[in-house]
Amino acid sequence: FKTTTMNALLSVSDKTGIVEFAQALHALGIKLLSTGGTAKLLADKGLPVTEVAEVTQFPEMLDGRVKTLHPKVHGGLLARRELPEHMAALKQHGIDTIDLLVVNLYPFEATVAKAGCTLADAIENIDIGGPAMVRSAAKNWKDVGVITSADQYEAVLAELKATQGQGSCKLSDKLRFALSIAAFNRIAQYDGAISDYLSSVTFEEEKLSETYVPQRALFPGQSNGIFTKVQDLRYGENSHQQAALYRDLYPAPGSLVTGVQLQGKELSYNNIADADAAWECVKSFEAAACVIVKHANPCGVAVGLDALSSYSKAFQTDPTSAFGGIIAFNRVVDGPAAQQVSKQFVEVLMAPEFTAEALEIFKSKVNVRLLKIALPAHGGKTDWERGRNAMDAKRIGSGLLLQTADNHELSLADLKVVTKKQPTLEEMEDLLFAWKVAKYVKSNAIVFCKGGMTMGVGAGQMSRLDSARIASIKAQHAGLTLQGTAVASDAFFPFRDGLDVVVDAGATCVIQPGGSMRDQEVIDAANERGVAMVFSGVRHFRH
Ligand code: 93A
Repeated sequence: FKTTTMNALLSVSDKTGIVEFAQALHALGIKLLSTGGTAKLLADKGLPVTEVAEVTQFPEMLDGRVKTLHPKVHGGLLARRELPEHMAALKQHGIDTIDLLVVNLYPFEATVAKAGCTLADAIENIDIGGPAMVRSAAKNWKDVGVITSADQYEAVLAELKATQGQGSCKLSDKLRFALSIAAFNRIAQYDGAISDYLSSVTFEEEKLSETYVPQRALFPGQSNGIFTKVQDLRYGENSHQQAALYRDLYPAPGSLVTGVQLQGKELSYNNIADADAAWECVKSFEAAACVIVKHANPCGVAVGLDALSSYSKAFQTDPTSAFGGIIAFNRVVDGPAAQQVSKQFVEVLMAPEFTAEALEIFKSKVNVRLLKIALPAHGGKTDWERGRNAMDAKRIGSGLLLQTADNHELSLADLKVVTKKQPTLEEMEDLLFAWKVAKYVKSNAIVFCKGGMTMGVGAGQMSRLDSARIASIKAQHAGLTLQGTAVASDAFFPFRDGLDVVVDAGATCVIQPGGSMRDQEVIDAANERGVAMVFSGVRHFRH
């Protein structure tokens, strides 16, 4: 093991492609140095390989916990070749340089992802020596190429082969630097996975045996907020902005990022944001529901017997806005539903399932992005099990606003009728429906509903009165009447004027949080106008 040519140290858990790669290195005259399992595999394939233990003159010990943690390894990785003192120190201590490091780590992520993984097993799969070597090599990127993934083998070999003719093989600064960044990314992700896992483990002292399988409370965004990159996006909200999609290390079942795209163009930043709004809303309904979103707001929501009937109703709310919309279903999309939906221009379509017939219909609409997303299983207790984020985040100038997510669900028992008039059973159903939708409409939100469909949605206005007016104008444009509708207001009416606007528009029952200083003024107005009003006791601002 001399420094006359390049020396490579190979130590990999995932041995995919390592034999072929080592064979190619050997063919280039690169000397191979390796740890126990990897060395054995290479030797079995007839490759000349030196064991690290032979170099360090120290056996692998403590069940392999100490294999490469040795100055002969780290000196060889960290020495700066252009500094005579460094090279002299290597010589003095009989250390050879290591110019290429090939490491992939103990499979921690895969281990903890397995059901029934014991705490002991997880801990044993925390790689120490591997990341240490990777860090040494990546720090010394000017002299060392560090490979942390099998998909880098090809690019590295290509450069080595290209330079072989010039005397000795060499990697370019550019590639070594890129490999160094990739290496530190990998280490950050790996350490993130460890920290995320350990943060999710409930410490139960009496159970800390070798066979202890810990209870894990996985609340994405609450454990450690570890995200992994899914993909770069073509651009952000606008074309001059760069963007990428990240997901939680452990995505909640039934969340948008667990979906699979079946067809269509690549999803854009705005597509994803709108798709998430639609999916979160549709997921909140137990009945067959359809949600159409435009610019982050639902412009049509309805429940029905199936995908077709819910879609037909949702579309009627605001056909103009539905053009180019993002549509989500919580039921299988079958042929008839697909036939109907494909009559309109749609950007993204989401459902837990599409029938073969539906897929056939969309085949000709190559631009429609179809996403198949499993709904979370019923009966989940934690937010995570129910497919919801526990935490919400919003970036502000040099800061971050964090809050627990708005996961409040209203039940009939929470409602308080405050007027002389009681809502009928039917009205009560529409009030609850309207309330559910209002939660997903940007504030100030006013939502008129009837018969399990939205009849007018007023979103995102600075004045609640304007939201009410807009909702009724939109209903008019859609040819709908608001006579006899139920209306939801995401926050209380501070004065009676807001109530008057919705009653003038035709609402006969109202749901709002209550809690205003002037609640009595508003209740009196409702009694005077002869409408029923219920207080929900909670507010659903959404900004
Ligand atoms: O247990 S370790 O943290 N201690 C070490 O000193 C060490 N050196 C390399 N794990 C260590 N490794 C890891 O062993 C590598 O990162 C690689 O994943 C694995 C390769 O072992 P083998 O060649 O015996 O299959």
